[in-house]
Amino acid sequence: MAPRIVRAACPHDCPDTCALLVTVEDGRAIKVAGDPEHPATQGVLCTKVSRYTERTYHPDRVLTPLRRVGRKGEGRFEPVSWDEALDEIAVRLSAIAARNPEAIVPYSYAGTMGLVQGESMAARFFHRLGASLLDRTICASAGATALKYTYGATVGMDIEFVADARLVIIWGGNPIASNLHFWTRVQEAKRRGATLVAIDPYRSLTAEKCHRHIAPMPGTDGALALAMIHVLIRDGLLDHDYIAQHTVGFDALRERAMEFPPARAAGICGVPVEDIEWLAGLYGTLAVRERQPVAIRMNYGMQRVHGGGQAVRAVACLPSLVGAWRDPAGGLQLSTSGFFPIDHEALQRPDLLPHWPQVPRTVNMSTIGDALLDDGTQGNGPKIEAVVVYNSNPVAVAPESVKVAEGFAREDLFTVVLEHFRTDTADHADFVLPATTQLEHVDVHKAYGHTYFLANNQAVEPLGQALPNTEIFRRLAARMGFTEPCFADSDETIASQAILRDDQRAAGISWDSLKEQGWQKLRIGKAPFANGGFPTPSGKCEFYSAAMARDGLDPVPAYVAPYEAPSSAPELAARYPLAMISPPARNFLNSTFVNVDSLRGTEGEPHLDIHPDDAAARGIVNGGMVRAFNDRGSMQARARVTDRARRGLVVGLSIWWKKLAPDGKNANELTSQRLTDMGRAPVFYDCLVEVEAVPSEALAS
Ligand SMILES: Nc1nc2c(c(=O)[nH]1)N[C@H]1C(S)=C(S)[C@@H](COP(=O)(O)OP(=O)(O)OC[C@H]3O[C@@H](n4cnc5c(=O)[nH]c(N)nc54)[C@H](O)[C@@H]3O)O[C@H]1N2
Ligand SMILES: Nc1nc2c(c(=O)[nH]1)N[C@H]1C(S)=C(S)[C@@H](COP(=O)(O)OP(=O)(O)OC[C@H]3O[C@@H](n4cnc5c(=O)[nH]c(N)nc54)[C@H](O)[C@@H]3O)O[C@H]1N2
Ligand SMILES: [Mo]
Repeated sequence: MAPRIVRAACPHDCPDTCALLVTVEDGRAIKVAGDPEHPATQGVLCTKVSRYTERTYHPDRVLTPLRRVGRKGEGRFEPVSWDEALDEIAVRLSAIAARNPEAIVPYSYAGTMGLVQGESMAARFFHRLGASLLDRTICASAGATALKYTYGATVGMDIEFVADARLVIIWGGNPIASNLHFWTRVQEAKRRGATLVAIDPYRSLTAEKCHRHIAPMPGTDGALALAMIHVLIRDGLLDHDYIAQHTVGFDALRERAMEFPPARAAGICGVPVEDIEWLAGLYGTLAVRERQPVAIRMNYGMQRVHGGGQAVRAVACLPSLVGAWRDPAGGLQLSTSGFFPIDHEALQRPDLLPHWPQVPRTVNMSTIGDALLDDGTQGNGPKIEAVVVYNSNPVAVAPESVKVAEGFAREDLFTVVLEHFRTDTADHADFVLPATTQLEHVDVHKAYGHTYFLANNQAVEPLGQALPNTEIFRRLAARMGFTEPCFADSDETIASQAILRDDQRAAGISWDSLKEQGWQKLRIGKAPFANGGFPTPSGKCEFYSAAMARDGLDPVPAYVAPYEAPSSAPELAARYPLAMISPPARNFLNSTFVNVDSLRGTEGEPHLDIHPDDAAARGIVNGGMVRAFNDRGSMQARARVTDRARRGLVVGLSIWWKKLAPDGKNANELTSQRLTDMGRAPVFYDCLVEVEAVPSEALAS
C-alpha cells in the first residue's frame, strides 16, 4: 500500500501545540513531521517530537495489563488479561466507594493535553463515582489566577505578530527549550532590529542569545516589575489615555510602586540598578515616545515561587501602563488558553456527581505527598484508600518526593496507573493499564501559546492490547454499573462535544471541519485589547482588583518574598545558602522522553550547574560528583562549574526519572510542598540547598 499522510496534533504540555503530518505505511507510522502550512508550526518540530515514532514503538512500551507481584515501588509485575484487571479494579473501587467514595482520588495532569483523552470519560467516571475532586495546580495555576484577576482570563497578545516588535522581553521562560516556535519568530524580530532581553536567574540557552540578560535571584521578579513601574511613573513614560480608558486602580498602583525605587529592588533582586533603569527606560521610551511595539513573553518559570502570583500580576500591568496593547506586535502573552471556547461541562459532566451541585472534597495534586500520608484524622476528609493515575507521573514530578514515594508505597493503598511505560509511578501500582499514544487514538486540542484548534486523527491501530484512556474508563464504568448514555459516547462524539457552540470565536469550527483540515484559527482581533475590552468584571485591566480584596488577597500588585531566602528565613539560609531551581531540560518534556535513549543520551546524566566561586568555596571541581541536600532530601549530580548559574544559585535541569538517575533520586527530593500566594500551586523554584562534593568511594553505584 502507498504511504498515507494523517493529520494529527502534538499532545505534549508545551505552548506550541504543533500540527503534525504522520506518514503511515503498512499500518505503521514511519515519520512524524510538522505541518508546513500551519502558521504556528511552520513545518518544524522539536527534537523530541520528531522522534515520536521512537517513543511509540519503544521496546519498553507497556502493551498488556500488568498486576503487581513484588513490593510497591519494586516494579515487578505479571501480565493479566483486560477482563481480570478490570474486574478486580471494579471490585476494589466499588468496595471503597460503598464506604466513602471520597477515599478514591484521581490523579492526572497533562501527559496529553487532548480534551478527549485528558478530561472527558475519566472525569465522567470519577464524577459519577463521587470520588474526590483533584485541584490541578502543578504547573500554571499561580500565574493563571493572577492573569484572571488582572485581565479577566488567561489571554494576551498573539505572538504570531511578534516579529514586528522592537523590544521583546523574555521573562521567566526559556523558549529555545520550551517554546521553540516562539523563538523562531523572535529570531525574525532580531533580524529586523528588535532588542531581546531575558530575565532569568540562569543564563539559559535563550538568555545567552539575547542582547541583554538580567539575572534576578529566583522569586524576586515582583520587586523588579514594581521598580520598572516606578521608573515609568517617575519619568512620565505612560500612555495616559489608555490608562484612563482601559484600566482601574492606577492611583493605588502608583502608591505601591513608589515603595520600590530601583535601588531597593536592586537589593532585593541582586541586580544592578542600571539594569532596571535601562530596561524600564527602553520599554517606556519605545512604547510611549516612539509608539513602537514592545512585547513581553512571560512564562511559567517565574511563578513557581511563593510570590509567583503577585509577580505575574505586577509584570502584567506593564503593557497597560504604556499602551503596548495598541499594536498587534505589542502587549504580553503568558497563555492564550482562555480564548478557547471549550464546553467543559459537556466533556466532564459534573452533573453526574451524586449530590450536585454540592461537590466532594478536593485534593490538591501539588501536595499529594502530604495527602497520601494523612490518616484521615486531620480534618481534610477520609484517608485516601485508592488512587487512579493517568497522564501523569507524580512520583517523579510532584514536590517533596520523599513523601510522595512514601505515600505511594503504602501497602494499604490501592493504585491503578494508566501508562505507556513503567515510570517511577507505575512501579508503585497494583495494576498498570496499557494506554495508547497520540498516534493510536483520536483527540481534539486547544493550545496555550497560540489560537488554533487542532484535530488529532488516529494514525495507526493501538499497539498490543493498549487502549485509549477513554475506552479504559468506558469499560470500567460498565463494570461499575454506570448506565448513563454519556458513558457510551464514542471518542469522535466526545471530540464534537468539546467546542462550545454559538461562540463567535469558534464560528465555522467544528470537529467535522477540524478533522478534515487539521487546524483552524479562532476568530480574535489582531490586537485583542487595543481598545480595552478585558474580560474582567470592570471590562478593564485591573491594577486594583476588588475580587482579590474579597478573596482576602492584597488587591494591588505586591512583592512577596520567597519562603526560602536569607531575608525571610535567615536561619535556614545559614544552613542552606544556595537557591536551587530545576527547570526543564531541552530534550525532556517534564518526565516524558527521559526513557528515550537518544534523547537521554544527549542530556547525558543529571547535572548541577554551580558558579565557580560557590564551587571553589566547597572544593567542587567541574565534572566531579556532588550532592545537593536540605532537610527534605538529597540528590547526586555531576557538577558543571559555570557562570551560567549566578552566584548563590544552583541549577539542575529536569525532570529525571528517578530510576534512571545514578542514585535513584531527582530534584524533587529537595523541593517543598509549600504553595504559592494564589492558585495553590507548588514552589519548585523556591528551594534552598547546600551542595557538597561526593568523595569517590561514596558514589552511588
Ligand atoms: N523541552 C521542554 N519543553 C517544555 C517543557 C519541558 O519539560 N521540556 N515543559 C513544558 C511545560 S509543562 C511548561 S509549564 C513550560 C515551562 O516553560 P517555561 O515557562 O519556559 O518555564 P521553565 O522552563 O520552568 O522556566 C523557564 C526559565 O525560568 C527561569 N526561572 C526560574 N525561576 C525563575 C524566577 O524566579 N524568575 C525568573 N525571571 N525566571 C526564573 C529558569 O531558569 C528557566 O530558564 O514548558 C513546556 N515546554
Ligand atoms: N522539580 C521540578 N518539578 C516539576 C517541574 C519543574 O520544572 N521542576 N515542572 C512541573 C510542571 S510545569 C508540570 S506541568 C509537571 C508535569 O507533570 P506531568 O503532567 O506528570 O508530566 P510528565 O512527567 O510528562 O508525565 C506525563 C505522563 O503521562 C503519560 N501519558 C502521556 N500520554 C498519555 C495518554 O494518552 N494516556 C495515559 N494514560 N498516559 C499518558 C506519559 O507517558 C508520562 O509518563 O511537573 C512539574 N514538576
Ligand atoms: Mo507545566
